[in-house]
Amino acid sequence: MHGMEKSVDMKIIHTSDWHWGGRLHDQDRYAEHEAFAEWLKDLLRREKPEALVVAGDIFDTCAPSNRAQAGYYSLLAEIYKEELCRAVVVVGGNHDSPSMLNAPAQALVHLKAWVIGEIDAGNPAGEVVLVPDATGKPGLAIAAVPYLREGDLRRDEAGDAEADRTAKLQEGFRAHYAHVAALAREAAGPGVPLVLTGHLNLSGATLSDVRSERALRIGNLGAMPAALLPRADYYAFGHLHTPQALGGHDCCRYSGSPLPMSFAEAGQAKSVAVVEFGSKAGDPVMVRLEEVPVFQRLEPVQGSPDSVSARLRELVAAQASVWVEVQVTTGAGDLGPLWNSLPGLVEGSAVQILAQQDGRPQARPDGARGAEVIGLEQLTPLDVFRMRLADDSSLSDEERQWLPALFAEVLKSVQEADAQRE
Ligand SMILES: [Mn+2]
Repeated sequence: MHGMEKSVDMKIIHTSDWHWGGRLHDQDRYAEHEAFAEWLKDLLRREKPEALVVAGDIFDTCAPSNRAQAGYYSLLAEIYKEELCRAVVVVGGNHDSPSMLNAPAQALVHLKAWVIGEIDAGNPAGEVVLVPDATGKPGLAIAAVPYLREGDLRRDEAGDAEADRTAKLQEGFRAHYAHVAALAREAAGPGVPLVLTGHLNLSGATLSDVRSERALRIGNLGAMPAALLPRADYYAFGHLHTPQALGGHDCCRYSGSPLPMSFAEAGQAKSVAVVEFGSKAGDPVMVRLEEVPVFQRLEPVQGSPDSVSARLRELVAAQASVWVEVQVTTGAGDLGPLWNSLPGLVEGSAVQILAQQDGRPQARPDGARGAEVIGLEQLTPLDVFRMRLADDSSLSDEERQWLPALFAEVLKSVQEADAQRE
């Protein structure tokens, strides 16, 4: 033992993408989020980390319901009351309203929760959180960078070529992270391990499901190269719902969402990351995944009308408590009789049908193109825009080329507008 070293090394728990208040089709998910909060508190009691880091998308929408907000604030209050860690660090994601997250930030500091809903160009030091060790000295520095909107990274200049635009965005991105990381190191002092947060899409990461991560397909920012990030001991990322290490580096992680955010993620193991640091910056970091229990079983039921009915009967007979999404993918004919039979099939059971879709590829009787009946919820706004362009014969080829990019930009600015800001 060396007298200079701390007796206990620092530990954090990293999670993200709670999407509290989110729904699955029309079904609310409060019971699952509330169960997750209980499970997370148990984990904190067992692990006794110094900090809990939540890397964005706390809420599913800019105006979450009061019940979703009550769940979040109660969790912060309970963590504080029970002294389950020394700091909770929350950064905004693309689904969060920055001003909504920030509104109680001053009050939450008194619960040892630091909330960074968005960057403040005039105060980059506001993104630095120092987590004390057992002696009260800085034991861990956190560069708590939230989701970066395009407007955060560059000022619009008319006539920028696309290549210049991308270069400016990347330079703005690099410079912001470098600045906050330097401030964090400076504030913490030499040798203190550094954690960087981000809610973003980095090149190298894989998408689990284009439907629940649809924002990724919109806009033209593209993935940021991970090489633009400064050196750190651990990177706590959010945005992708599948837990994953970037480029095989265990210390560079997307924690993934604790709940499956769509039926495409049903059956996927969900986890939070438990991260233990060495005595000083640069020491090896130990990462362990704690699997989140399945609070509500989901099952996509697909196939012919007969196989769909058969599977539902099996689930009912097995007394399964399961939410299902029914999709007919093969077979001919009218699905009316099947749809009419479904309520009776599951009546009185714990099988709940959240959605039923005709996903058959064959042509419609009227011979229309695009044949399969795709629900609007399966398309992005950009998909719909492209289909409308394809239908409009008055457009030139050139217009078809550039209109989608322009539309994507407008869409992005609409989606990123913080309506409740005032
Ligand atoms: Mn996100």
